[in-house]
Amino acid sequence: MTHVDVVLPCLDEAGALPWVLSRLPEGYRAIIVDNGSTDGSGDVARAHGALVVDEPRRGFGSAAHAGLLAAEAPIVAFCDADASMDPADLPSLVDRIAGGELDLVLGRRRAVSRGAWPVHARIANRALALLIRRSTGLRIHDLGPMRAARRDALLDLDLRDRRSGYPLEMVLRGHEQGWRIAEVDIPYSQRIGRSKVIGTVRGTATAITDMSRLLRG
Ligand SMILES: Nc1nc2c(ncn2[C@@H]2O[C@H](COP(=O)(O)OP(=O)(O)O)[C@@H](O)[C@H]2O)c(=O)[nH]1
Ligand SMILES: [Mg+2]
Repeated sequence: MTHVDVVLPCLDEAGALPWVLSRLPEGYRAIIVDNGSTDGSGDVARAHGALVVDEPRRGFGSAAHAGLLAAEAPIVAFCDADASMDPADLPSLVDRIAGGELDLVLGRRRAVSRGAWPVHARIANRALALLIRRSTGLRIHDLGPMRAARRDALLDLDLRDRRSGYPLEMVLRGHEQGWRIAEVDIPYSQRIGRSKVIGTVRGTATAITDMSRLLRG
């Protein structure tokens, strides 16, 4: 029986998917949201038993939200599809939701190697976490993309961002709703394949634009 649906936004991650999909714990179902991949990611995902949702509208938020809408389990988790994070670590987040202790759990990334997290990304993320702390009082260190929450609560947030602001909007709106939000540490490794966000100038610029808009309120 599926207890948890795991949404994995996917843009050309065929090289990473076999490992990622082999790492799901029992009772966790993978929902690969194929965001217009041209490298056969969808077929690889299907061959490894994942449910594949096609979302042609580009953008991280577009993919993440399509996965949330397709999910059916009471708890939904999010994870990147690039093998930088291990789905086997998801229970340490999910169990805090299932136990009723928290409403949103974020995986705080802890780099396991020098190459895992480029220094500019680390600094940008730390600055962002400080801004979030200042505007909300939430004691978080990382806007980590691995997370877990209850499906109905996530849908009630009525998130609107469809690009890089989606993970931030989730935290800000959840906080406004009085959600109990906390982090747990997760290992962060060098991804398989090429980065679409933090490894590119365009991706980084989009992330800064989208997140600044949300933080201005
Ligand atoms: N940037 C971006 N990422 C997407 C999109 N659709 C799916 N993704 C996935 O979102 C995840 C995070 O992207 P990634 O390139 O690893 O970003 P980074 O970790 O910041 O370098 C990966 O699993 C991507 O394949 C999209 O339209 N834009
Ligand atoms: Mg990544």
